[in-house]
Amino acid sequence: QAPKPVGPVPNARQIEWYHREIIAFFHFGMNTFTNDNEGDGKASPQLFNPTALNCKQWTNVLKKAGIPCAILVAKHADGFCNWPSAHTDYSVKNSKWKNGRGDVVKEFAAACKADGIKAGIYLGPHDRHDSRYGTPAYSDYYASQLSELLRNYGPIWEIWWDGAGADKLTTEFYTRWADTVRRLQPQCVVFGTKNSYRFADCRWVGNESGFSGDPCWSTINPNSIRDEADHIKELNEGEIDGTAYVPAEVDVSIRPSWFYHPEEDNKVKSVATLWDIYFNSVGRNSVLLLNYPPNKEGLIPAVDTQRTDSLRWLINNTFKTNLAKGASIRSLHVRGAKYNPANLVDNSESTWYAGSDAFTTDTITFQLASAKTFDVLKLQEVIELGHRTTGWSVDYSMDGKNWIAIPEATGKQSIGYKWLVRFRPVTATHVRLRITAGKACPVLHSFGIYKQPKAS
Ligand code: OTN
Repeated sequence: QAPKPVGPVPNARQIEWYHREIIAFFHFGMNTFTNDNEGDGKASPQLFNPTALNCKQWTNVLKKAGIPCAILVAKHADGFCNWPSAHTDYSVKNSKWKNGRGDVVKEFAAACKADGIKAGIYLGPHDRHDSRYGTPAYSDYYASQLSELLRNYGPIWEIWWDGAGADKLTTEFYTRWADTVRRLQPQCVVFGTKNSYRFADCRWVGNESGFSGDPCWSTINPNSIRDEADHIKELNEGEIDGTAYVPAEVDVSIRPSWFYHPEEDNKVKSVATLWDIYFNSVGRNSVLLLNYPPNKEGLIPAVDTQRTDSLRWLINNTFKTNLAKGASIRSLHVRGAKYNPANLVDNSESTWYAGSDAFTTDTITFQLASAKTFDVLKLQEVIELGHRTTGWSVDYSMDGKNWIAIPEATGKQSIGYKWLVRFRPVTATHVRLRITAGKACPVLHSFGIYKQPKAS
């Protein structure tokens, strides 16, 4: 008999979203040309003039680095529209670029389509240019622009509702806008903030530095976190008994700023920093939203591309061989043949290990084929069945009798879609996963031990 779900569970959009693991963010707009981050909405549209815009170059970077989805800023808080919106004059149609006939959203969507990347849109809820901001007329304006973007550019996989400057926007605004999104693009993930959390498929993680909490629960109480400043911890860690399933999306820029500034060309995050960010986001039951600022030409600089390639190299070379494969595996509370612990190392998400319903704890012991040296652990729960395990530790042994704790993997709490732990290399013939607390019997589809490659 299949285990029953416990607590809030993800919807189909959230399951698809988790599998992206990394999403690219592209901050490109008027600020790129005024060397600003938060323009006041007064810059002349004439200033927007990329000399060599090539969205194919952007998506080629992502394709090569295995990043399956990208979100473009279509309008930031300065109000300038990267597409020729019918609802304002403050857009590319009054720029020098292509004599006013250009459309960045169109070029972006076409490049995404050609390279098999899922396109998403940031349509800034805050607007410093439009004097109707915060009034019912602004609600109409924003809804019209949402419709334009969701009707005319093919499938849009995520819409990003930045909370910055958005305090005036009440639930009423978002109720209408969420309805527009759901009606026009049912598969579109909503990144929510502040008053939009009740419509959100994913939440802000409470910082822009690239780290989720430990633990990091996918569940949260969406009403209490609306006042974000008082709930940074809950945003960062989630809430174990949260009433809604709203997992964390970790937005961080590969450079200090969101928009391109030439003076930051030597401040692109190092591969070591990106590797830390990967473990602290993807490795903590979250999705990483990594920002790239295209430059004034409209291109991603080579240094950003090289760092991204190196990150992908590290991911692929770390996780290519699960050293627990071939182990003989035993557990205390087997559910039955279909849920055999061997399913944990078969590299398949559709075969699971599950414990018997009578227990919320378990011990799963892996007798390795030979002594192995490893410095990374990976655990993955079956998220469709909710957060089940709430306490776990991993130990190792050279004889199967005397066990040594891995401090970094001791007294852990959440698992979720994916939990990764890094530590100093250990050599062992046996590894055991102790599930020490849970809301229901454990259900996991993967357990892995890995060795990070030396050079990067
Ligand atoms: O000054 N800020 O507005 C600010 C500074 C540091 C970190 C975040 C913010 S705003 C914050 O941005 C988030 C996205 O990174 C979310 O949209 C939050 O709702 C918003 O308040």
